[in-house]
Amino acid sequence: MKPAVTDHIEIKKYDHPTGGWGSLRSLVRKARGEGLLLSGIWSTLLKQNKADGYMCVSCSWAKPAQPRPFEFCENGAKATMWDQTKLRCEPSFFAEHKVTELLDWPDHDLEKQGRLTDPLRYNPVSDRYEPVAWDRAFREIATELRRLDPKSVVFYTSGRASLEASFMYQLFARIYGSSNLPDSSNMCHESTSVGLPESIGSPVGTVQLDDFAKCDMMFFFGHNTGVTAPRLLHPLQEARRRQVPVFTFNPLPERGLKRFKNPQNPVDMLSPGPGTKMSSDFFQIRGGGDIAAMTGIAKALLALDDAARERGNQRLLDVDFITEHTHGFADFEAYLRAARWDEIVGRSGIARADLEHVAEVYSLSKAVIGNYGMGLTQHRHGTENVQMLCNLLLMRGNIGKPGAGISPLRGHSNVQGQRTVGITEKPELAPLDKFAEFYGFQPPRQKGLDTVETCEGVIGGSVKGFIALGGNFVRAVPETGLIEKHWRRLSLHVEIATKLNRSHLFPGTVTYLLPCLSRLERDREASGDQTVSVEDSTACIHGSFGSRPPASPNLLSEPKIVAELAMATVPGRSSIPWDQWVADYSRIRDEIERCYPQHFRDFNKRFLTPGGFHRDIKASNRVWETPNKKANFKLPTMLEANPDIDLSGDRVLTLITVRSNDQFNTTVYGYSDRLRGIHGTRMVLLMNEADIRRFGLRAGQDITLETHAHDGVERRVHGLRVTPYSIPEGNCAGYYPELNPLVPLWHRAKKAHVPAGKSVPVRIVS
Ligand SMILES: Nc1nc2c(c(=O)[nH]1)N[C@H]1C(S)=C(S)[C@@H](COP(=O)(O)OP(=O)(O)OC[C@H]3O[C@@H](n4cnc5c(=O)[nH]c(N)nc54)[C@H](O)[C@@H]3O)O[C@H]1N2
Ligand SMILES: Nc1nc2c(c(=O)[nH]1)N[C@H]1C(S)=C(S)[C@@H](COP(=O)(O)OP(=O)(O)OC[C@H]3O[C@@H](n4cnc5c(=O)[nH]c(N)nc54)[C@H](O)[C@@H]3O)O[C@H]1N2
Ligand SMILES: [Mo]
Repeated sequence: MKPAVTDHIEIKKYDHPTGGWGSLRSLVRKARGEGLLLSGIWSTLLKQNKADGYMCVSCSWAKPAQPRPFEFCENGAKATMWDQTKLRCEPSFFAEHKVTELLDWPDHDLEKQGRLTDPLRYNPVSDRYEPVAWDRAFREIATELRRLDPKSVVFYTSGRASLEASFMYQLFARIYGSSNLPDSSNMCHESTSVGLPESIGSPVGTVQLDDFAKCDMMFFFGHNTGVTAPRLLHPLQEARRRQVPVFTFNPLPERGLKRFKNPQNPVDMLSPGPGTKMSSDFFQIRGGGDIAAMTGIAKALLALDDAARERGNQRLLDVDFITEHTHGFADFEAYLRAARWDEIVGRSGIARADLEHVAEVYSLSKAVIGNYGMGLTQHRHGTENVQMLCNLLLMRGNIGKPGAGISPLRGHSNVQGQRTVGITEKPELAPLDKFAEFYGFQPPRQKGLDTVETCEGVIGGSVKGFIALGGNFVRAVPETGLIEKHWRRLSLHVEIATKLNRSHLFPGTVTYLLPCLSRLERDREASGDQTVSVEDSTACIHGSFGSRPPASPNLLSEPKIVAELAMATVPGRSSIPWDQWVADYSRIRDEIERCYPQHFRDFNKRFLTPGGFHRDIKASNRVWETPNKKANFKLPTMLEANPDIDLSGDRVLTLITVRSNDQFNTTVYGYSDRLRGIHGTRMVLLMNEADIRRFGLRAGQDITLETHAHDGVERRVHGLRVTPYSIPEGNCAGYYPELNPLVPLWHRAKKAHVPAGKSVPVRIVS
């Protein structure tokens, strides 16, 4: 593949706030690039995240009940424009380009061809995708599926598909006989989904949007808010105006968490000042140093509590809460007392006085929110990271009261909701008895494959069929080299997608590319125009109307494609009237309500409520659905989130893979990471100047990076530009997915199996 580089490279420091005029200029450029400058896209954007409009296809941040006139951000608008581009990737494109030729194209150029318009079948003789009729596609896929052992077939979902499509998809997989239902969540917040249930008995966060207006302190660990959930900057800005302290921990000084100008606020935009300072304190933590930092804060809090007790003052631990609601505090306390400051400071890279300062402010705060992103989850000890943040909040009763709680900032716009309605490889998380009773089939009861197990199965040969409801699996997963090599051995590879991406270029024996409507588009089925629903990061469910004209007359909706596949593959194997469900999606919602009554009461009546309706998250009310019915303090096994990295080797560093301001996951919108001042290339390695000197390198030099693992597999990425940057010594950073070839498959979170993309041991070889 050609490297992700343009002719004009410019790297310079960016001192402006996030948002502001830079943001608006960037949008106008994008609109022009997608042929949308004089189109109806601007009026479409006015409907983004509104109760009578559609839910943004970018991040999953909450949608307020009283939205602003423009309830979208720079990146949400980019996602809409990218989705609604005027460009089309038609059969004529595939007649011109062989698949092998396209393998050489960068990710950006593949998706930039525009929306897929027709179902395509790969022809191995011509090495081209060729148009095919929908019913032939469904028939042949069904024939292949029936030939294969269901346990060898994987049904992947990327977190964008609606609740309706996802609910049907998982039923289809189970009726067929497979519980292999990995999700993009397996690479993302699975550390949360595994960690939080043990700690507080809920797989999702406990805060709602109005808590942000009530909190009096916030933590941000490992999240690049200004890029990946920019609308959260609004409540954050409001909190900062109330003087709420915001403590941010990140190895990179990300702009969004430093300064923000609200492009929606004319006064803000016209004032010459530098924008609101979003973090009261920014701590440049060592990558993987969060358990240490949180241990330090907790230890300092304990010392403050000791002192208060000695003086007969009010306790600084919430002793009543700890006694009534929690288990395991004594062990946790012993762990904190034994923890050594020199190790805490060494591992976190943060001075003791700083951690003590945070503890002091924390001890005086009454309602605290703990926000976090991939900087906590994508580590070997990602689950322990998440649990440590819970511990810190539990010490002062900051879960289950107004203005407080744990706030995992989810990724894809419906990734949380898909898990809610049965997309899971873990059978105990789906109401299988209800599925059996209501729909007259026996769902498989054994555990299915998650994402990394799917990769292992592809490499080992036990996975033979792969169906994707969205996403770019081959590009998003670790171990790119081996995965690409073995992917072609699949018997069946089916992709349901809106745009061409690299995964589509790895055909199996039978390969189909099925184009679907986006949820911004009008979806007309037998009973009329349909509405879908999604769940946001705060467990609120929202309806979403598509009103844009379909990108092509030959597209089907995701629910329709799933239903057709099911009717062709497993006719008569359940009592589900697939065609009636598809004719009227409110029937699917009725079934979701029937299977999940606790969460979806009066689903059809409530799903269009402005601001969404909130699912019943028991931990938000201090009801702990853990085996012991308590919130649990969970002890970390060590202070380091990335054990086993031997940094003593020559030119060895720990690599952090991150997103730019000009991408959505593997979708590369362009080559301008404005907020980090990196333009024209994504092939950079951000390094501390001291490391550059120490290794005898110079800025601008091209180097090759290899994985520092002694497992006999060669993993290399060439042509990375040494780029001095503000990052702790010993760490370096670069972009995902270009650096995924360096992530070993075994380098993943314990239990949760999230690839540890934030702590890859690497060595500079030239
Ligand atoms: N525009 C845009 N929006 C998106 C996405 C996108 O690609 N583009 N992706 C969506 C998806 S699926 C997701 S999951 C989210 C991801 O949203 P984020 O979690 O914000 O995304 P990342 O860029 O992976 O990394 C987050 C931050 O973690 C920091 N970090 C790395 N290692 C550590 C560490 O050890 N400790 C700490 N404290 N910090 C660390 C990095 O410097 C980075 O700033 O965003 C969603 N929204
Ligand atoms: N090294 C490293 N690896 C990572 C990460 C990291 O931080 N570092 N992050 C991980 C994370 S958090 C995630 S979530 C995964 C993301 O993994 P995925 O979710 O698999 O990847 P995406 O890039 O979001 O998928 C983009 C593709 O989805 C398709 N698509 C877009 N819209 C629609 C739609 O409406 N319907 C359908 N059917 N298809 C659509 C388009 O064809 C597009 O090319 O990557 C993970 N991989
Ligand atoms: Mo994600």
